[in-house]
Amino acid sequence: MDRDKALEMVRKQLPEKRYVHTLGVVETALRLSEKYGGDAKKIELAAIFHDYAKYLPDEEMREIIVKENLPRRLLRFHRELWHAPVGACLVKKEAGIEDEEILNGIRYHTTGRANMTLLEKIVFLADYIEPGRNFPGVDPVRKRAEESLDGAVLLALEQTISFLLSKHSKIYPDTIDAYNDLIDKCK
Ligand code: DGI
Ligand code: FE
Ligand code: FE
Ligand code: FE
Repeated sequence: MDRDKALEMVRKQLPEKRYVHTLGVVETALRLSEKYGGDAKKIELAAIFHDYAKYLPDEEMREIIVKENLPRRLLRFHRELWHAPVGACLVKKEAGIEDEEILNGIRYHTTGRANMTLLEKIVFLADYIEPGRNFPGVDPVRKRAEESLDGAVLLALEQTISFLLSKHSKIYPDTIDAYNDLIDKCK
């Protein structure tokens, strides 16, 4: 799958604003890859497709989670989490991407997980700090990303967890696992 074909597929799935976000994630992921390494072609494809399923109706996502044997536990957590694993599943089927490294970049871009690969960290972080993001706390993560990839992913996780706690929301276990793993690695 080449870049232009991938972008064309994604453009059809997303409203303009989300497509612009995607372009920001692609640009940021490639910049992070220049600094931290990784397979730029794979990183680019994962970034392009990361939000592929973002605008699927909840009912369709729910059906895919059940039919495709994605973790059932997702259904007991916030619907915001669903588009990542559902996206990985659809990208495999609809774009014919079989590469598990790319698919895992899509699958774990929202929650993170323990032992994230370089590609997964780059996509996760690029999604958080792309130029269109302007929520409180994004600038310190951008700064941290200039010095340490693990440090920046950890700070993003800490802020997301704090945000979820402040709303009395549940926290998906993979997010906690990602946090605990990077706490050890950043010591
Ligand atoms: O799809 P995007 O908007 O580009 O970003 P995303 O896929 O990273 O979605 C992040 C949202 O998911 C964020 O607003 C917080 C929400 N969320 C809900 N429950 C959890 C969660 N995020 C994480 N990491 N873990 C959760 O348990
Ligand atoms: Fe997303
Ligand atoms: Fe994210
Ligand atoms: Fe995104």
